[in-house]
Amino acid sequence: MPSRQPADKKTDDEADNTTDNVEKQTLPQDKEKTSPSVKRPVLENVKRDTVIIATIWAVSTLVLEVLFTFVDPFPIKAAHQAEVSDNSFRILTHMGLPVITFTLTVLGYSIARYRCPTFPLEDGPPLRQNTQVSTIWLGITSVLCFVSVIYPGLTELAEFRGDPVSDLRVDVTGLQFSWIVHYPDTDKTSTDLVLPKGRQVELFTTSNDVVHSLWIPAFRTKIDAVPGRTNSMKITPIETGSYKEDPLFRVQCAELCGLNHTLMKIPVRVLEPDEFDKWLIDN
Ligand SMILES: [Cu+2]
Repeated sequence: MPSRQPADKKTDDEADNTTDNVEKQTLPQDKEKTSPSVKRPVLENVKRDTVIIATIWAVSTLVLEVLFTFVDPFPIKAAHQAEVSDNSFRILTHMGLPVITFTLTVLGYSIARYRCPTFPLEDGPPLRQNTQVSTIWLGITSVLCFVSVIYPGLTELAEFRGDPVSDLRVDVTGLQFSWIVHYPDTDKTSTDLVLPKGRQVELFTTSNDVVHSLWIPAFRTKIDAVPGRTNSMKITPIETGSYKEDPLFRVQCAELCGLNHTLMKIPVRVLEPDEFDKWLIDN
């Protein structure tokens, strides 16, 4: 790295001639200490950098926020829980976009404009003087975290859990490498998970051997199936469909459970309520 020449040992002419050189090699706080003769250009640089960064940040944030508002990147939402889950993800992304664009803008601009021409032999000086910037940054991100814990955190979690009383009970048992579905109301056993549209179902899961995890991508719901223990979750399907039409309609194991773990899946079918009632009493 080129050695730094203290500006106060040079004449005014020499200082003027080397100002550009000094600006490229030193940080703003170094230059402010170096000489009053370079203070004005440094402050101008800081103002210019701030305006450029603020402009890039505002434009990129606006574009991404608008894009994410009108483009739906999520797959089919076949249950009320999928709507809640996707909505939470959408809110958190809207809140996080300004933070990530600000971080990337400052990082990208700093790399483009102030990168060291040669490999640096030592770390730059720590930036501890500007307590205002760190206080504002800490304040904004703390408020965002606090807000997100309440909304969508607690509010959407309550929505996700559903009503205390369900319309139907279904037991699903995991075993290497499949699932067995049982409907205790009619003592019916099935190798498909068949559910009625518009009714809240409570799914009880357990395992006959090792730990599995019951995941239904079209519903955005997942719960562990653990030997010797029964877990439960509620699902309210809002769209009819089947695995043949969309592979997201499946019960997939989401916990590595052995050699054929990835093959541990069964189809899901969502039927109209009257169709389901007929299917449930058929043998
Ligand atoms: Cu598995």
